[in-house]
Amino acid sequence: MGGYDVIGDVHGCADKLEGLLKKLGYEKRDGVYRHPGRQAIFVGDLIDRGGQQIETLVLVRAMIESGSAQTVMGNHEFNAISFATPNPEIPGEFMRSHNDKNRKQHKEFMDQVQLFAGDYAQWIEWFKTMPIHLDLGGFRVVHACWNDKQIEKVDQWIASGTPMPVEFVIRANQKGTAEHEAIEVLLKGPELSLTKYKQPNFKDKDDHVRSQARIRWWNANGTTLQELAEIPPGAKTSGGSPYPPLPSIDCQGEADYDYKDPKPAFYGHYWRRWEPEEGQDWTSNTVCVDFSAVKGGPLVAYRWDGEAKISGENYVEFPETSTSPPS
Ligand SMILES: [Mn+2]
Repeated sequence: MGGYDVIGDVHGCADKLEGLLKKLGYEKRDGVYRHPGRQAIFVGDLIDRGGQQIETLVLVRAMIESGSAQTVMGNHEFNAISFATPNPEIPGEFMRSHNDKNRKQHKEFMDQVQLFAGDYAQWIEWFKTMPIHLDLGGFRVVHACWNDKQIEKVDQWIASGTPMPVEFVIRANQKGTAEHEAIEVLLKGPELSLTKYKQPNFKDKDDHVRSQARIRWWNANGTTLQELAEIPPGAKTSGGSPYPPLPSIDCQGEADYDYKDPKPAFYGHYWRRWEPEEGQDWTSNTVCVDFSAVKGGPLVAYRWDGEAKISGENYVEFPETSTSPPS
């Protein structure tokens, strides 16, 4: 394989995906997008939120089955699996509750892939075949956070090339288990407690009040709360006022997740905006490729040609936006 194009969270935006693939030089032959010398790598979160769930799944699955793409699992695919997995202890319940919040997050998928009808089970089984992580020699891919310790554990529970076992799905949905911790870190990203540092809660983009902030695991030099904790831009306190800047107090204890390996790690998940001043979308060894395609942003790929150090110039966006790529 000559090179790889690592593509961000699609979330059912099939038109943007086709546009991006064409821009990257992929052509549809016998119904499948292919490139003579390259392979597309998806970072997961193919589903939920967008209007073209089935189109996206059919397109990506055909690419994977013909060898022109690979994907890792996103938290949305994991959630879909959990939503479809009956709770063995409570008849009629599922490992991910069918409550209003979870139904709302999963609505587009449920509307377009009718719950428990037709192809539903087949898509869920396909999601289970997505690996949690990929190591392609010169770089590695995971949905939210690369962490050797958690990956070693997952490799003991899910044998390479086999689908996620139902026992794993059950345990990973039970708080306090090692399986739950691994999925939280690898597919959702590590978090720290704001309460522990006496900082206020904030409201996220869905108006849920949160006492946990995401850890900037890619900021390997960070040592303070301000450097390591991520509060979304424009976040409000639970009282509705603008969230105050975090203090520069030491929180080195949270630095366990720092990514120090020189091998580039690619990830999505973090809803970046295509604005350089937001910064920290890439370092010399980490690359975020999620630029909120389903919320009006471009779908983004990083075109990797064997370089040991990451360069912002290798980002490709579709559609073209007025702001320039991060540099
Ligand atoms: Mn995600």
